Amino acid sequence: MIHPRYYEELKKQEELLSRKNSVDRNFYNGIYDRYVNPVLTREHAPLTWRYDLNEKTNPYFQERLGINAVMNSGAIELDGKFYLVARVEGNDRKSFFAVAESDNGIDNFRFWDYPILLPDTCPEETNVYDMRLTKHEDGYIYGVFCSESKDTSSNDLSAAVAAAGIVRTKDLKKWERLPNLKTLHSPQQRNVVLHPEFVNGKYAFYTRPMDDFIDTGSGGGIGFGLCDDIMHPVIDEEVITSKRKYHTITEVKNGAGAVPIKTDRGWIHIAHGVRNTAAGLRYVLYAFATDLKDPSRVIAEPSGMLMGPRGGERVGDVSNVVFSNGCIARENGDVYLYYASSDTRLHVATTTVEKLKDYVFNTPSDPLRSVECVAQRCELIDSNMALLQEVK
Ligand code: M1P
Repeated sequence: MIHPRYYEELKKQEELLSRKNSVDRNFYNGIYDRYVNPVLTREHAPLTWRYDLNEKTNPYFQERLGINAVMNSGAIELDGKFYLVARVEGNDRKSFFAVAESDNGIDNFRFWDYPILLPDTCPEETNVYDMRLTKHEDGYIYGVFCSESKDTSSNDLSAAVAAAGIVRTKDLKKWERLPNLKTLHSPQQRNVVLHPEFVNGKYAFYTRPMDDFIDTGSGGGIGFGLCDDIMHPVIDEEVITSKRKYHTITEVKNGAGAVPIKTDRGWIHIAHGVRNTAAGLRYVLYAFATDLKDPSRVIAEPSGMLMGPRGGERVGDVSNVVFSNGCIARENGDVYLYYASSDTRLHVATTTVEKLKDYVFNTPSDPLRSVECVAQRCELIDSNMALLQEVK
C-alpha cells in the first residue's frame, strides 16, 4: 500500500511545480530582469527519489534519501524546450546530475523520472558537479563537469583533486563518457567549458589552471587551450584570457561559467569572480567579450560585477555566492541566464543579446584605483548634469 502521506506531499509539490513565475519589479538595472521565485529548489526533486512510498516498509513516511540542494545547472534549448542539467546534492553531500525541463524557461521546471547515471569509468571519482552543456559544431552535445577524487598523496583527509570530466550525448538520455581532460601544465582543473566551435580546426576549452583544490595558487585567471583529439583530450599550452586582478572582484579566483554566446561583435562570456572578505569568499558574476576569430583574446571587460547575491540569495549552504554554468541564447535574441544562489537553489535572469552587447561594450572598464574610479564617475555625472541643464 502507498502511504497516505505521499498524496498530501505530492499535492504540495504539484502546487510548487505549477506555480507561475514573474519578474521581480523591485529590482531594476536595465541589464537583466530577476524573478520572484527560484526555478529549481530541493523541493522540486521528485518524491520517488526521496521517500520509500510503501506504508509497510516506511510507516512514518520518512525521507530515506533526502536532497539537500539543487543548484549550478548546465542549460540548453532543444526543439524549443528548455533543459537544465542540474547539480543535485543529496543529504550525503554527493552531487549528481539530473535533467529538468520547462516549456518557457522561467517556471514549471520538472525533473525527469530518473537522474543521470553516468558511466562508471573512473573508480577514484568521489563527486561530480557543475556540468556545462555545449552544443558543438561536430554534432554532439558535450557535458564538461568537475570530477573530484581524494588526493591520496596527502595526509590531509580533506585534500582532493579536481579534474574535468567529459561526457557527450545527442538527446540528454544516453551519455557516453570520454576520458578526463589532461592539462599538461596544470595539476588541477575546475570550471572547464568547451567552446562551441572548432578553433584552428581543434576543440577549444576554457580552463582554470590551479595548483590546489581550493586555491588557484599561481593560476592567473581563466585559461584557454586547444586539443587535437576529443577522444584523448590533452591540452599542452594554456594561455590566460580574463585575468585575475588585485582589488577587483576576481582577486582570489575566477572561472568560466556559461558557454560563450556568439554575437556579431564577439563572444560574450559570463564568468564568476571571487574575492575574500572577513565573512569568507564572495562569488559574483561578471561578463567580458573575446574576439570572434581568436576567442582567447579579451576585447571588452566591463568594470565590476554583472550580478551579485541580493536579499535572500545571500544566504544558504555557502552564503554570499552567485554562480552560473548555464545560459540559453535563443535564435530570437532572448537570453536566459541560470544562476544559483549560495549553493542552495537555482534562479533565472532574462535579458537579450542586444542588451548584453550594450552592457559589455559600453560599460567602462575598471581603472583599478579609487581616485580614477571617482574621476570616471564624475565624468558620468558631468555629462548627466549638462544634459539635465539642457532640458530645463
Ligand atoms: O561554493 C561556491 C562555488 O565554489 C566552486 O567554485 P570555484 O571552483 O571557482 O571555487 C565550485 O565548486 C562551485 O560548485 C561552487 O558553487
